Amino acid sequence: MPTQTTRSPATTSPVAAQAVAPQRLRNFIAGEPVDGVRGFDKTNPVDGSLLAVVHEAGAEQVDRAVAAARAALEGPWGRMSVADRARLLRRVADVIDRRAEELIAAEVGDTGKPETLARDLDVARASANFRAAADTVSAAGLDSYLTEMPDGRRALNYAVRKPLGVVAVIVPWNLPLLLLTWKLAPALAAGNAVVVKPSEETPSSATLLAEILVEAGVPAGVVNVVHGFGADSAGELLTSHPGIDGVTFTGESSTGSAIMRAVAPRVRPVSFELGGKNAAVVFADADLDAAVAGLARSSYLNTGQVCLCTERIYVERAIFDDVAAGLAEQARRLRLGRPEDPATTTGPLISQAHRDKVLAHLALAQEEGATVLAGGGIPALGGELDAGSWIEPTLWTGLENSHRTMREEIFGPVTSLVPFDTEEEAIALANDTEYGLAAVTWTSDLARGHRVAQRMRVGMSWVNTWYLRDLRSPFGGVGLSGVGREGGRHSLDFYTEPTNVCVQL
Ligand code: NAD
Ligand code: 6OD
Repeated sequence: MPTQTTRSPATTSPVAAQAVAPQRLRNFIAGEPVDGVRGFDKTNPVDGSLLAVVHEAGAEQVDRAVAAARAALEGPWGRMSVADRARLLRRVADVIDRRAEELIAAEVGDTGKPETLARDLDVARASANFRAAADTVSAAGLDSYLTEMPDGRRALNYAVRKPLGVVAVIVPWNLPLLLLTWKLAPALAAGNAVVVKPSEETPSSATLLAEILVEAGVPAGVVNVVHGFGADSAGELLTSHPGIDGVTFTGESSTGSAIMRAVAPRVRPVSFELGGKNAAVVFADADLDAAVAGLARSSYLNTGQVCLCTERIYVERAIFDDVAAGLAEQARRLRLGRPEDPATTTGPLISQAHRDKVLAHLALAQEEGATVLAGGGIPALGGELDAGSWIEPTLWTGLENSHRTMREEIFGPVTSLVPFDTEEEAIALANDTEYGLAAVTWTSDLARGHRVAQRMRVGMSWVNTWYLRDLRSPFGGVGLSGVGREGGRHSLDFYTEPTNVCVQL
């Protein structure tokens, strides 16, 4: 099936003429909307209808965006006190809350996710991210040491935190506003200026956020948005630009590699949140109802399009059949439908191209001998929804860690159940992956919970819950899942360069 994201001249696109505001999405540079070099269509994954024609930035627009960010650093923004920056970030949070309905509409339009999810997760987290960054930067102290040398000399050392400079912020399509603000808020708290490249699949909320930042009083040029694709487009133009001082990126591991290569000649710092093939381990002593409900959430939230989603579930043999029956039932009960229907639990995949990828994995799983317990194909929803990128929440058994289905990230509402017999075996199975983002342990034995959680080779290890977050905690992965940590002071560490001052006393 051909992808519905196509490129066409910005001014002559046949669909542009039909577009009504705000369907023409332009770049945002130095406080102004700016045309791109050509347009591309953004379609609604719910029903395939056209949502927007987006202006793709070329080299000239990316140059202008980087120059605008640099100029902003040299202006009043570069001299603003921490207290004033924190006040400004809180104002941004207030404007986000006031304009929440517009942001929800933008996010729902681009992704097709249920309105309830956009409201409770994506947009709620956008303002929370700004408030958390304001709190963190307000509380951050200086690293300081009083040094006493053996020969009697004494010195005061203190490290002044300076912004990294112009930061490229590149984000994916699954939680577009949540992940953008998760990076943007601490970057601004630390005094940086940024150029944002949202995903080509989700250009709307970033464009609206740029307007909100201006309304809140963020000076022109501090936040610039360029639209486009990755390779041979705005993404690559930005990451290979000599004017950027660092890149923060969330997306696929292979894209992380490409970005690392792009910045390597100029040795710029990177912060990467990448893919996962996350495991859950369910012990026979777990609260079965809580575990099954938790597994359904961790496997199918946001149509399985959360980097933390569980794609491998290892279950102690004694309760395997009960977990299988319970989770299959939960998968079948999910309600696929229009985002504005409050009964809808599950939206479509982001695009036809992504559905093709997930369908290829469904076919591969069949070849590898999987037994389908729930789902396994395209649902018949009827009417205009049949033109959307829908997929059934799917549950398999019969696969082993050696199968490709168990090793490659699928990033859809699909998960596999595998039995185990001992704690050691469960840990070994869970850790048998090149990725290392998140894991969940389900048990009612507290000591076992701590023991197993600590041995998971991941950045985030949950016990009897999933995706419960304190925004100050370190967030990130090991192995193919990323480089560095975000959250609270971990984000500040990336977005600042310390200069140590040593004064002999
Ligand atoms: P992607 O890597 O295809 O794209 C992410 C962003 O990078 C987009 O804006 C894209 O245009 C841009 N990009 C692509 N190629 C580029 C290049 N060569 N140079 C510069 N920019 C480039 O990822 P996606 O499909 O948008 O998102 C899904 C992936 O993101 C999954 O692998 C998922 O696990 C991962 N993800 C990880 C986390 C995390 O916190 N670890 C969070 C969300 C998503
Ligand atoms: O909740 C967060 O802060 C976060 N970074 C979530 C990432 C989800 C990945 O899809």
